[in-house]
Amino acid sequence: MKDFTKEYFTMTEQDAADYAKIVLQFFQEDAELTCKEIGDGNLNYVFKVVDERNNMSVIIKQAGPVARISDEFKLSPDRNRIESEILGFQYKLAPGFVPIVYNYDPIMNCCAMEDLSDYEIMRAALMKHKKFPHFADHISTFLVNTLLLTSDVVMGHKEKKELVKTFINPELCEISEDLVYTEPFYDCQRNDVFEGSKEFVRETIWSDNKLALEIAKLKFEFMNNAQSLLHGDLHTGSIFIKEDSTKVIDPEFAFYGPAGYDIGNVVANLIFAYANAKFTIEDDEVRTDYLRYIESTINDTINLFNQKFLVAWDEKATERVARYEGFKEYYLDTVLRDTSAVAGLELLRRTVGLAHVKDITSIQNPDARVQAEKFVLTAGKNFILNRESIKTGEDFVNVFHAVELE
Ligand code: SR1
Ligand code: MG
Repeated sequence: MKDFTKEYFTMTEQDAADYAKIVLQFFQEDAELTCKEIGDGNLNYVFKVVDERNNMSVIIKQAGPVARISDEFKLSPDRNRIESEILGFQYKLAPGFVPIVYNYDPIMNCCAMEDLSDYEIMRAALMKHKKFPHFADHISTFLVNTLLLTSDVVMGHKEKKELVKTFINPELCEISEDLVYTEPFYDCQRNDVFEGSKEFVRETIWSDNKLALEIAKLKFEFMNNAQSLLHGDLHTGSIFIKEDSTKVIDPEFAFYGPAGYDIGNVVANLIFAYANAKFTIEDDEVRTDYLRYIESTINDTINLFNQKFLVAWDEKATERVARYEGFKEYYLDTVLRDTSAVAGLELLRRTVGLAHVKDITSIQNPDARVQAEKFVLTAGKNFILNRESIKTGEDFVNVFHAVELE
C-alpha cells in the first residue's frame, strides 16, 4: 500500500479504498470495499468507496494538478482546502443544504464527505424531466443565508475581511474571468461553437459593440465587488437533489464576489433545462406541463429569494446605515441586476465558450440544437442588456417568453 502521509500523488480507485480504510478508518475491520471514480465535473476526481457488507459508504474528492477538462489549466490542488472549508462554513450558515465533510487532508489534497447516493445530480434529473416542488424554497433559503449573512450588512467588517483573505481564490477566479467574462465574446480559439450556430454567434454576439461594453463593465464588477462569499459555480451539476431535500456541492470556485453571481447561475441553468425540454419532448401536453414547472420554479426562486432577503435583512442586519430608509431596497435591486446579468453570461458562455452543458449538447437533432442555442443566446443577451429592469420572478420568466414570441 502507498504511503499517504508524506507526499501528494493522484489516487487510483485502489488507493482511495486503502485511504478510506487505513487513513480515515471509516470502515469496520471486516469491511469488503469496492471503489469507483464517479466524478463527471471538469476539475476533480470523485471516488465512492462502499462497504456492501455493512452498508456503509464515503465519498473522497481529490484535486488533481490540472483540470480534467483540459491540462491547459494548471491549478493548485490547494483548491480542495477552499472547498472543504467553505462546505464546513456553509453547513453552519445553511444547515441541511450542504453535505457533511468528515475530513480534509492537506497532503493528499482531498476531503472525505457524506455519500449522497440516494440523491441525483439535478441536471441529470431535470433532463429526465423530473420535478422537485421544494427546490425553489430550498435554494432561496440557501442563497439568502450564504449570501446575505456573509456580507457587510450582517457580518462585522473585520471578520468579513478575514474571510475575504481566507477565501482568496486567484486561480479559479481566473478561469471564470477568462471562460465567463472574456473568451465567449470574441472568436477565441478555446471557444467551442456548434457548427450550425456559428453564423448566429458571429452576427449577434461577436459583432455587438454595445454588448461588449456591458461585458467589460460586468467583468470589472466580478473582479472588484467583494460583496458576499459565493459558491462561485452554482449550476445544476453542483446540486444533489431528491424529492424533499437539496444539497449544494462543489464550491471550489468560492470567493468574495457579487451576490448575483450565484443566483444568476441557478436561473440560467434552469433555463437550460427549459430549453432541453422545449426542444426534446415530443408530446405537446407533456412538454407544456414540464415547461410550466420550470417556469414556476424560476419565478418562485426569485420571488422567494426577494421575500426572504428582506425579512433576513430586518432580522439580522448589524450595520447601522443598512437601516436607513430605502437602502435595503436599493441593495436588493443591485443584487437582482447582477443576477440578471450573470444569468445572461452563463447562458452565453455555456453555449459559445469552452465548457458546455449536457442539457444542450445532448440534443441529438442538429436543427433542434441550433434552435435551442439561438433561444438561450437571445435570452442571454437580453438578460445582460436589460438587466436594470429585471427584478421579479415574472420579469425573469418574461425574458425568455419574449424570445419565444419573436
Ligand atoms: C476549466 S473548468 C471549466 C468550467 O467548469 C467548472 O464547473 C466551471 O464552471 C468552469 O468554468
Ligand atoms: Mg464543479
